[in-house]
Amino acid sequence: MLMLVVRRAVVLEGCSSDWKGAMHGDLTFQDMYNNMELLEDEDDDSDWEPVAEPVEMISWFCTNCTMVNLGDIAHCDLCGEHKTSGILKHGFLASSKFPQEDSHIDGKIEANGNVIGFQQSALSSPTAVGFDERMLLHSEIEMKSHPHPERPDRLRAIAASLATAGIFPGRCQAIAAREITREELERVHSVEHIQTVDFTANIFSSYFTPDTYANEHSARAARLAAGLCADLASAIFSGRAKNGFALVRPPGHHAGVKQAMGFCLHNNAAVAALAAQVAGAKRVLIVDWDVHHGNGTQEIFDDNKSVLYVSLHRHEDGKFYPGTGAASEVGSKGAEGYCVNIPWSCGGVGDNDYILAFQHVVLPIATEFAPDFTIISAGFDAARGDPLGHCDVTPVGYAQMTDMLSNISGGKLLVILEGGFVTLTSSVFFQVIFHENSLHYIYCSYNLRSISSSATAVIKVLLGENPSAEVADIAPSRAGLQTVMEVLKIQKDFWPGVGASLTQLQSLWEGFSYDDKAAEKGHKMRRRAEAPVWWKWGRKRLLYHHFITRHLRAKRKREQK
Ligand code: X5A
Ligand code: ZN
Repeated sequence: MLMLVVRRAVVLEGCSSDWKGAMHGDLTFQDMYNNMELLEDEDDDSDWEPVAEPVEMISWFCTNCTMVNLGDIAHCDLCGEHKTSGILKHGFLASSKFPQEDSHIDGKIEANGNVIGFQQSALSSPTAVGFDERMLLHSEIEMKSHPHPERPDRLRAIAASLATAGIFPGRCQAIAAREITREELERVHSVEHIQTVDFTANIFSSYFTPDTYANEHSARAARLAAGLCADLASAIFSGRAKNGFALVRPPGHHAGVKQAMGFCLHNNAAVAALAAQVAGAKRVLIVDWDVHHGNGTQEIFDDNKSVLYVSLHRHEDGKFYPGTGAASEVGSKGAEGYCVNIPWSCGGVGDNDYILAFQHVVLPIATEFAPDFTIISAGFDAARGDPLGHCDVTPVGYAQMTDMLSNISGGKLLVILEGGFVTLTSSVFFQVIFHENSLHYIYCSYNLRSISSSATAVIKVLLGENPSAEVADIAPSRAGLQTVMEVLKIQKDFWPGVGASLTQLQSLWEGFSYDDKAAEKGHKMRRRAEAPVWWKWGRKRLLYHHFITRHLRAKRKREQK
């Protein structure tokens, strides 16, 4: 029997670079206890409050996300996975190729990702999903102090979450995977770039940049990712599928004409845009909501009027990776206005800022452009809880943005996964358990919830479900509103239609109700991230210790009576 003292899992905040040695603890427990007053600060710890009375409970680990759950509930509190889930034994999550026993998943997935068994019913589904197990083989060989954020678990987590929800396999059609051809790649990348990527297949471990790795399987993974995106684009454009989601890695939007960078090898969105055009599309809209600017996609289409690139990203006057994407970058050589950058000036921006930008910039310009095909470069690193992005977009926000784009270009919409990571700092969490008079910190290795719940919310909209909340009377942050107005001032020269939006926002400027909590939170999160991690942990541990010893004392007293 276990006694659970603290209800919530602890999410460790901070930059991954601060991580090294963090848990070795420069302070002893006794040191921290002796200095309790010094360690307490104004941080809001209300959500860490232990339950008033310790409860006797049996806990269980979730097979999907590793969260510790309390005995009574059947589904994981975090990810919804069933307590007795056999999910890891099935399909692409299995170590062996095929499901052995019966399961709630009716189909089988071959090693190459082809789906057999439920194809009949799945083929009638309007939403197509592109996935292949071989993309999981792309991984960093070198063991660092923390796992690379762009790691195979990302796809596993999303796939597990979709399978659990009965969405895929189940309600979507799987499209067969194929590697992109050299000819198709050459429409986007230089021959030299393609050869460089291909060459990594001969090398056990290699690097394009210090953070962009390859192993022997990476070139194939990148070709499969691009191939899946190309085929999804032509299937959707030609009406064989209504819309689609490319569950692919490595990501693509930082990959330019001749360079791999930012974890990206081939530019999947660019390949898809050109595939849609080969299938007959005249004008393609790419909306990039990854928290980073898609410098590669911008470069590839910079002088191209048939592809409108719109990106929302953290910019901070070029201080945020990769540094490009200022509002003044609008396209070149006659294609001015066909690149629209919405550069946030700080972290902490959330649903309301994104929706404001969609209502006043993305949708009016997209409507004027009148695309016949739409691609979302969908990174989920602006999600609440993402340790690289430090922004605040929720799954509901992602669902709403998807919904707002779902009627442009007659519903022909392809969503392509870009970033959205779980670094060790966010993915390590501890569960504190009080058992037989002693404290147990249970170390949970990862928790991939933010990327998978966001992706699941997006696919549900593709399947025709309504995003849960209404978009009305939104209160953006002051910084968000400022950015949107700055963009409108620049883009109104190219898109006369947005002039009205600018006048409207300017007149609202005075009476606007801001949500400055968002911006403050962004700063706070950054401040915290800069503090040594052990400091925070020291305090948390101390807090637990404090409550537990108090509880023990009370218990002893009761027993003595
Ligand atoms: C695809 C993506 C981020 C690269 C960050 C490099 N890449 N520090 O989100
Ligand atoms: Zn990103």
